[in-house]
Amino acid sequence: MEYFELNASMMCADYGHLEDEVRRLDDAGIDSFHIDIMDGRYVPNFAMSLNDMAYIAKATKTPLDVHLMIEHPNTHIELFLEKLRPGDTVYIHPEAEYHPSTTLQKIIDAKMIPGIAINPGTSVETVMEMLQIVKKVLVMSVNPGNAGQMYLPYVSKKYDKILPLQKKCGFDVYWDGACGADKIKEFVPKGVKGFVIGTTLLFGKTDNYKETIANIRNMKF
Ligand code: S6P
Ligand code: MG
Repeated sequence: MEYFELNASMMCADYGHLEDEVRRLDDAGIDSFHIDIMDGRYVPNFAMSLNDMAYIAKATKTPLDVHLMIEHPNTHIELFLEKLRPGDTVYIHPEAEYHPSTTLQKIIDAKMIPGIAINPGTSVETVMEMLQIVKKVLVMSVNPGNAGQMYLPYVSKKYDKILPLQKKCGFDVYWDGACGADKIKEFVPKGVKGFVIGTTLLFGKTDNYKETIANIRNMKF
């Protein structure tokens, strides 16, 4: 079985003990910290801030994947890029930008990994050109804006379309939203490279992240 990544959705973490959360997730072997940035316009919520992101970037050497759910990210992208480290990932939503490939180029020039996030209602066909540019595609299984939502089953058809394009175009596919063990079991063999885990699988259950991550890794496929 291919190695699959587990990315902790930090908007679900305990902010009263953020440094401790980061350390314990690192000790548990998390592959990256997923940072949900929302502007209250592109999505109907506010989540993590630039400062939260910068704090976590200083608290760990583990990669960050920054999911920008903001309108016109090109306007503010430098603010984020200057606080990240080479090798961190930045996802934009193509619908939120007039010229998404210009924004993606800024991410590449800053030596970060460029990614796009695809909403449940966005079809693969509309992002086909960008699939040649990006290294990661974050397929949303819920509408962006909140943790703890229900999985939207019609998204599974999108995987059938996008997974066969991975090798040809040179990107990896990641899962974001309502990710349970059943989804990891089903979609790792199909070729999904990593999963953002939030309230469904990681947070608000037990404090023992080590055990939770070990249980996922020890699942039989
Ligand atoms: C949603 C956001 C996600 C969530 C994550 C939470 O707008 O992009 O990253 O934080 O999906 O996980 P769960 O299991 O609560 O849906
Ligand atoms: Mg996200």
